Amino acid sequence: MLIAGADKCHLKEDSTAMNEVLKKGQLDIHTLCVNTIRTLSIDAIQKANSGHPGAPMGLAPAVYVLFTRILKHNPKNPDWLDRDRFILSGGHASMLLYSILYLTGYDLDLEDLKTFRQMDSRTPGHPEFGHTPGVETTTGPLGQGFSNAVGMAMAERHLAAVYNRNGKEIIDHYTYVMCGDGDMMEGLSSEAASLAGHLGLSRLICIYDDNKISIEGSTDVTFTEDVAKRFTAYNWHVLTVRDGNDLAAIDVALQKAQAETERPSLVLLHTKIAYGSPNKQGSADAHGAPLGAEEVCLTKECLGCPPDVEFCVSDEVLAQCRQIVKKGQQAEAKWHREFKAYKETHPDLAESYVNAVSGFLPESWDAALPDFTPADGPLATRAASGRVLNALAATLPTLVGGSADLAPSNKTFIEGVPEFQRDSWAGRNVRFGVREHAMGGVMNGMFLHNGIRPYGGTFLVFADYMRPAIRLACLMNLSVIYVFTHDSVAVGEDGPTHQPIEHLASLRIIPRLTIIRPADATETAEAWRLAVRTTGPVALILSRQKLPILDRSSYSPAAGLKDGAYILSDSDGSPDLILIASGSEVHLALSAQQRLANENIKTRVVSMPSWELFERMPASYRNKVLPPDISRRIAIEAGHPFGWDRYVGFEGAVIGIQGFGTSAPGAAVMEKLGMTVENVYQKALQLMAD
Ligand SMILES: Cc1ncc(C[n+]2csc(CCOP(=O)(O)OP(=O)(O)O)c2C)c(N)n1
Repeated sequence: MLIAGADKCHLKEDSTAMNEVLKKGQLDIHTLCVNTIRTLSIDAIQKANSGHPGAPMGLAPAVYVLFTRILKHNPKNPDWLDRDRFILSGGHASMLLYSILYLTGYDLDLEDLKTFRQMDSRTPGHPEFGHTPGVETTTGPLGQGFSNAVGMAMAERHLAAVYNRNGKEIIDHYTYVMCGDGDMMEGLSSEAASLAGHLGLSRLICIYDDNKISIEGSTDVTFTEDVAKRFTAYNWHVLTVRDGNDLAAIDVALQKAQAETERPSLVLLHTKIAYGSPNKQGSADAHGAPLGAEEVCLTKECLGCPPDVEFCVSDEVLAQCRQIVKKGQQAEAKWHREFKAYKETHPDLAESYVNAVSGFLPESWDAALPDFTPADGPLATRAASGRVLNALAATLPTLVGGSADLAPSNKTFIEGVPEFQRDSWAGRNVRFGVREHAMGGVMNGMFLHNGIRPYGGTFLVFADYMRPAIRLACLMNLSVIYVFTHDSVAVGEDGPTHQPIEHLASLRIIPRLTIIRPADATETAEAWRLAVRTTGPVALILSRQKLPILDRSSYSPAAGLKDGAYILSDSDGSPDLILIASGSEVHLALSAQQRLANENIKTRVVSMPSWELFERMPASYRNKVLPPDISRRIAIEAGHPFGWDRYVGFEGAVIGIQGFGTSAPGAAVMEKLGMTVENVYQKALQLMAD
């Protein structure tokens, strides 16, 4: 009988077919809307012959209720500042999002759905920020969207506390996130949920698609914890909806979640993966593969929809779903009126808010940057960074951040400014806790929310714990600032577990990440100046140990940092040899230069704090700093040498570290691993002799 149903499947496109269904009174309008989300999703996936139909089919009712009854949004202006945010954390269910965005009147049309997953389409495999109107963040790597949502909810609370005045709520919205078992299994969601619960982010509402299926089958084989109890323990308000198709129950649960004022809410929604598919409902088969042409027809029949029509959307369905457009436009217009009144009463605050959300840098924002001189004595670049950050924080109110429990080491605390806590949302010192991965995801969410320039610190060696979030910051080109301190084996006594080796090299291969490893305090000030002005993520790589402050009356100004590499100290006449170094190794190069001068070897020292900035310079500049005809070159960096050969060439040498470090005082470790003036000097003599 099922096969017989499939015989009817001579596919055509006909929007009147759904109208017939309605006229015949076979389905009420809401069910028809929900089923349209389902059929659009399965059709697009079938057409692409690729995608994940199961979750969209199970979650269609929830997303319908959310987008048509709960969410404050204006599909005609997806960037309206006070909109509610919605994140689909399980990005594999992207067709769910594209279907509802189209149906509710965002700037997508049926053609876009028909080109799902195709080259240059606006409906890529997983939702991508900046690519599709209404997509708030890029999701797909499970858990990331959830952590972004926490960051957005934190940003909302912070900006609300800073700018709302006497009932004038210019920032007044919720953050909704949908996630599945996969998100819940990832450690990242635990970190982020723990932080959200601690902070009591009551404007954060998570809908958990509790369908008990992931790729390998039933979650019985791997995921048997009580998620409700887990979230209750995190201080979340947990609600359960036993039937994922019960629109009224979903509506009520979301309203209860909105009414909660102390805790974030988790709506645990019992759904069936691939709901409506007679042969695949409840099965992992429907997770990540098209249903198949026959099953698509059978499913449509089961859902009461015309089985032989593709991408079928009735006018009634569109009219029903697009009622939200007028409501959204009215809500936005009301907000603009309120903002106008707010601007009249609080002109300074209004200006500051507009600057914050537009990323505008106030005049003289960097005027108070400290001017370091050798007289300040040797200073670790992390310490210099702390002073610079504090100076910047005074003129840049958008700088909000902290550290993953290493603030005293990372020097990320802004003095005299309150902490960001549940009773002081206006505070700017965020205590991320020992949650590096969540810190990365939260920073992304904060920046995506708009109005905040987030920074976050940890030891460079633990950048690995947040790498997936760093990658997404790069993919989305988010202007977040990482403060990675303790940047080499010179960390010392904590030993090899805490001594980064491969980290710089591995960060350098992430596209779009700008990495800056300043040589001293003066370069550190320049590094921050550049980071603040940069669009896109920047990682500052800072020393634990003290470093001499270079005397800029003898050496080139630190402003050269902006070019990525610059001639710090040159020889008289054309150099025989170029020493290229970054960070703490620059002063070794300078000392070696002096010793080599005694041997009449003319040496140029190039400070190279940033490969990425240097690569962006024109070839003429690069060739001036590293003239192609000077092949005797040595690069010095207390990390894995991987990649440095591009600057030293086949005839050059790299002084780096290939193995792991060791537990001993920092200076001793540096010496043992060859990070010494003597070694640079000897290598240089060798090179000259070759
Ligand atoms: C970090 C990460 N690991 C693995 C995957 C691959 N993956 C995509 S979906 C999925 C299973 C998700 O299960 P669930 O959230 O229950 O989704 P459903 O089966 O309900 O669609 C996996 C492992 C991923 N996208 N991200």
